[in-house]
Amino acid sequence: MSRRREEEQLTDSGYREVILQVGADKMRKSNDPEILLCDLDAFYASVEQRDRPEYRKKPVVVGGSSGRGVVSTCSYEAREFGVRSAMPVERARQLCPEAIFLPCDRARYRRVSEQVFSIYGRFTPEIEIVSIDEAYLALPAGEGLSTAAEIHRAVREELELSVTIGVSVNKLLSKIASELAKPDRIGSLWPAEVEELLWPLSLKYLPGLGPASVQKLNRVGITTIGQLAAAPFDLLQKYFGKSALALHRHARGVDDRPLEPAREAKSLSEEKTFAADLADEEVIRAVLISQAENLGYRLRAGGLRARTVGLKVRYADFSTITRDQTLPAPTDSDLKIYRTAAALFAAHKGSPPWRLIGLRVSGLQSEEQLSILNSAYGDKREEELQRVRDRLHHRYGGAVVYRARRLIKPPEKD
Ligand code: TTP
Ligand code: MG
Repeated sequence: MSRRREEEQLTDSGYREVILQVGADKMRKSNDPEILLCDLDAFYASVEQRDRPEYRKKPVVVGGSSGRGVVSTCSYEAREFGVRSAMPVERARQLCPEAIFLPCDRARYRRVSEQVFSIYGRFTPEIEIVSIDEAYLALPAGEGLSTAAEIHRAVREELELSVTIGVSVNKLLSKIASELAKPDRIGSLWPAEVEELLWPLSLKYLPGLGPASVQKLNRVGITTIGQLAAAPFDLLQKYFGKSALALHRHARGVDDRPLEPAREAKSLSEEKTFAADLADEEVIRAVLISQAENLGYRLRAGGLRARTVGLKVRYADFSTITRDQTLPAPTDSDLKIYRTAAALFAAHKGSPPWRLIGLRVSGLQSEEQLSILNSAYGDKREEELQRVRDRLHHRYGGAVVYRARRLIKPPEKD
């Protein structure tokens, strides 16, 4: 059965009560906490389709409210025509003229995002918000898959949205598991499966490895993650300097980056490596807006304000600069972060094209106000968590749980 057909079945028949192939994984003997990466599917487009039933099952493209019009995201129906995030809206119109084009209503998406994160907050207090639609959750050993099933069902039933959840023992493997499982599924990828499932994948599945690095490695015959894991360390050091060690470990599925709830973070950052070197300043500005919005959101979610905004630019010759600007007063405002970033970019843009753009906020200070997550727990937090824990002892129906193994052909990724 194709992935697409399964997705339609899910939508047509409401919630399915199936857990597939989780038995063998349960044999793992480890007390390591398990990490979930929860990423909503086609988030902005899904909110539009949910709220306007006439848009459902149709190609929907959201974007164009800022700058000259770049696609923020699009429904999976539009993706079949080749439409992608960060593509000029004009190009999306050429690829899919029949699509429904909608402006981006970020305030609305943000409210929905807060509702989603407050559902997550019922299951664990250990949450790192990565962006408006993505968060890592830590769960006690053995509870990852059953909690993922619960969350998947709660988001579907309470908010009519679909979320993909990757489950493993570290951030890297959970992220890859979710990439492989998308959309609307739960996927796991355990350390014991790295050799069989991770190593045959092409390098583009390794988070953090930009297209230019992939090309560099391809030129010396390294095309799969397994080949990277087996590559001589000297070679990697020559190419990647200080990052070589982390890269080598990631290729082996090893990742000890801790979960960083915003309240404990020293800084928050966003980074985008461009698939092709980018020479269009309007697109850069659109990326900066989206990064500033994500950072503003993450600050507010953690009840934080930032004193400093930093910009990172990588130029065509791979040279990279970072420049910081201290603000007159700490902020959690998207607009202030964006304006500071845009001014830094104007001062340090050099000449096009650009390979990477990143934003970081630091000098974080706690606010008095309650964060999104804290307000989700309220006084009932302990009671609620206990109630959920008790229920976790039962076998859950609910989500469609796949091991990455079942997805024989990984989805195209670009
Ligand atoms: P993503 O999670 O990257 O994308 P998505 O949720 O639309 O689709 P997927 O099913 O692949 O997860 O981003 C979350 C939201 O952030 C997305 O709905 C719109 C916004 N966004 C932008 O505004 N610009 C961008 O370039 C990207 C990548 C996302
Ligand atoms: Mg998403």
